[in-house]
Amino acid sequence: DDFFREHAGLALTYDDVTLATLYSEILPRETNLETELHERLRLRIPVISADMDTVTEAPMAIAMALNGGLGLIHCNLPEREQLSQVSRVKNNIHGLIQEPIKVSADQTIGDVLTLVEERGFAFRTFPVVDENDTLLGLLPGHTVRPRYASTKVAAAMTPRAQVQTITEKELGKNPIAKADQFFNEHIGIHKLLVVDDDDRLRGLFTISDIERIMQERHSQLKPARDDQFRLLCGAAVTATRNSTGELDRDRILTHIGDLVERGVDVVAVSTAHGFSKGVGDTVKLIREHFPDLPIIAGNVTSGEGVSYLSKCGANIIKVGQGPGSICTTRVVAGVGIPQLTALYVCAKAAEQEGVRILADGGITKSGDIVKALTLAHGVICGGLLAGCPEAPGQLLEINGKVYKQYRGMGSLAAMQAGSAARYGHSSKDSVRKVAAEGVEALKEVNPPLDVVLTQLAGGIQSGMGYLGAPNLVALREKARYIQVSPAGQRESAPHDIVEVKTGN
Ligand code: RVP
Repeated sequence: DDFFREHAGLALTYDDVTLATLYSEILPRETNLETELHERLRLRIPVISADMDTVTEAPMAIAMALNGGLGLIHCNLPEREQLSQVSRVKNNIHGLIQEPIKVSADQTIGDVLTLVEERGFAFRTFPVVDENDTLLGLLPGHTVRPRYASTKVAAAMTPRAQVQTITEKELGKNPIAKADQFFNEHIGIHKLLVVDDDDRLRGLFTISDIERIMQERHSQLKPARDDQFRLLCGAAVTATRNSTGELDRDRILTHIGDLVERGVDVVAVSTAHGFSKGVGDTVKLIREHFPDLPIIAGNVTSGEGVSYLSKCGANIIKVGQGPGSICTTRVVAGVGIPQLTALYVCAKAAEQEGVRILADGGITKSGDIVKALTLAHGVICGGLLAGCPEAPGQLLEINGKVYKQYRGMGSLAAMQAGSAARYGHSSKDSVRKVAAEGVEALKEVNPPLDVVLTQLAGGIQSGMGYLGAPNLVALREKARYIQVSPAGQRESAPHDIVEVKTGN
């Protein structure tokens, strides 16, 4: 507080400050990176991948959640496609799948193919049940092909007598270990169905999930899951307007209802200017109809903005206007506040309102994350993750170096593809009329996300070790800032050497 009061007339960002070292009794590896963004949204690492069309689709969201973070699926794609992306994440890894997708004996293989396509399932094997959920058989994935489209499921399924099952009682106290043992003992069987005493289907294990879970027990970063053991997943939504310029309430509510039905854990009303009526009304609308759904909203850079959105019903507020690596809002519109000062004013308001804030944009290294987490409950990263193989987009080779496309959602290309509303424009506005607030860029390719996140998590833990902070609550309480001079900034990075290899 003292530091920011003393610097009241000066807006600062990450590189302007350094954190003071404090007495410590804690080693980096002993620190805990868990963060609670909402009682129904706990992450194991406080990192979220940005809802941008060159950053987060299902593969990124899956990898983020597997490593303990969260992905926000962007909304620059048709609503149906966004739904199937969310389904892919939520159906990805389970222990016991408690509500497996089932088919009925009198459907055709063609019906099943449509289901697979619509819901974006990565699997094709389905239990077959009657109207009471009694198990009739198992439809093997290799029969779910267009050439058999007109065949009835009943004719293609493996009949009940030949399907291996286990009862709920037999599963005992450690179902995962039991399922693992089953797959060891039944070579070639990849699905284990769970039934009750009346032979009604109660769940399903798949061999790949079990293998993944056994493997995860040895990996450093543990997955972020919901209470049904599914990976966490978020989705961005826009304030869609109808032809008369009013909020398209029906369309917004239908889409959110569909997202909730698919199991989405949080929705993000993402716009460039969150302290505005359209965003507030959208948040209110969602809150009114979905009282328990965690809502992220933004972006803002003032305490008033935080209070406004939280009063409208948002739980988690995105902070950042202009810090993004592909963002030109400050150049084009002349507005925005350097990120550390924005986080400070927003954190004060968030504390009063009892909501969380996320530091969104401008993060280029793990040290920035440590600084951000002294004020925020999590960070949103775009550019830092856009070069990972899990991000959407083609690779591009230029002069022997390999790059991936990364573009601002306020760039002309992204707005033409659908994100104009995020920047307050109508999709009908001619491109020449709107001023882009983002650029199209390239990022050098990164290693896979788990490598990047392990490095980032290690950096955050180092920072916490230097501050003697065993967890993120302590980090927020203990942090002391010191302003850095230009010479100090030069000194902070590698200098006066010929070749620098960071080692990562
Ligand atoms: P960065 O991580 O620095 O690349 O920033 C990513 C953030 O930038 C996003 O989460 C979003 O808030 C913001 N953004 C996205 N597009 C644009 C733009 O075109 N101006 N800005």
